[in-house]
Amino acid sequence: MRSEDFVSAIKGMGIESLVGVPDSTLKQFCDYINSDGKDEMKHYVPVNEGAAVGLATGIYLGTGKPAAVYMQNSGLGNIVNPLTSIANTEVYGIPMLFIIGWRGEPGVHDEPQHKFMGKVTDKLCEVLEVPYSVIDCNTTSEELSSILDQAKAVMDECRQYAIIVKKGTFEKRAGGGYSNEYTMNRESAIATIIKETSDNDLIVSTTGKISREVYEQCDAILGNHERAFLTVGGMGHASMIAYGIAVSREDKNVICIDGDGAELMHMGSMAFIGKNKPDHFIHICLNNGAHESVGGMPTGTKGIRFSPVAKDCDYDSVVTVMNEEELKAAFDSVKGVKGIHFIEAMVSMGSRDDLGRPKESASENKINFMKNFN
Ligand SMILES: Cc1ncc(C[n+]2csc(CCOP(=O)(O)OP(=O)(O)O)c2C)c(N)n1
Repeated sequence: MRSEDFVSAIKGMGIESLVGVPDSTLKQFCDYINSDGKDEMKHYVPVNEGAAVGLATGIYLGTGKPAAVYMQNSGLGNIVNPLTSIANTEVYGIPMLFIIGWRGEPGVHDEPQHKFMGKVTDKLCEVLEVPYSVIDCNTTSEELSSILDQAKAVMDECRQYAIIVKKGTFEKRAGGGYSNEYTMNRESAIATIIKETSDNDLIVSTTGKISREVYEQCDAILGNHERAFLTVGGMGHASMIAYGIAVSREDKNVICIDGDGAELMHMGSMAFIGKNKPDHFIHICLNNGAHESVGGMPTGTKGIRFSPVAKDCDYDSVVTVMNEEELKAAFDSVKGVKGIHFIEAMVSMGSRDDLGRPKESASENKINFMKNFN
């Protein structure tokens, strides 16, 4: 299916706004609406999928027209509250069209963090009373138009309808690539940090390629990855996991390696961490202005810098670095120093084509990580 045909079909239903968080299954569609299709509809990228439902609600209140909300199925977890407590017909009854990328579809190989959500995606829609249809690369324009007729009938009753999109549905297309002006490679920034760590340092890394790079660099530099806990799912929660370890084990230095998209997703955690300080906590944000891991779409901000936020959240020290030398110096100056420290590292886009994935299961990663405390 061509992304332009899909967008024009949903425009035909009277939808004028697209709101969502990028996903790799929807990469071609996201690339289209960020490039050639950017004037087709109003387009917003809020910080998380729950916020997207809030925004879609406001758009409906302001225009009387439903918005389309796109997301990876993991984002269903974030929409449950605004969907059930605002949009549901037993509350305000706010129509919207969900476009959900189906990671972890049963029978299709995928990463551990997608397996359970993949298995329950359709069931969750049922429980949430959101009727749905599934589309794939064989869905014809006639079939899509009949799905959208059903969706319109449901939305006319002030309810929500979901289109669940299988992997490979949207045709590949050129264009849409985002770039930034930074020169430090993200994996090389990660290697710089790992080289400076010692036995007492534990790493908690965020969702996406950052964790894959941490895994590979730990193996390459330290010979194992036992000091790293990979937050493979639960995007935006790595800092709270790291914080939980730091307050439980004051004898350890805890280093959280975050991404800007993840940081934005649950940014309130920074305010909490800054006011409830563990002894040894280093929070590093690798800021590329984008959701690089799922295809490089830009975040919805205008180049946010997190250092001033960390400062206002009362972190003990805050610094922004532009290259590996500055990063090494910044890390060395706070390592082992009591307090909470924030390092914002501005990094370029892109990753290695041959970047691997963790070889053991998530629960093995947990067991190995917990051996650090025995
Ligand atoms: C709740 C949720 N929504 C969306 C995703 C899909 N996803 C995985 S990684 C990622 C981008 C992460 O961006 P960032 O933290 O900036 O790191 P980068 O990949 O840019 O280095 C997204 C959107 C997800 N895993 N969970």
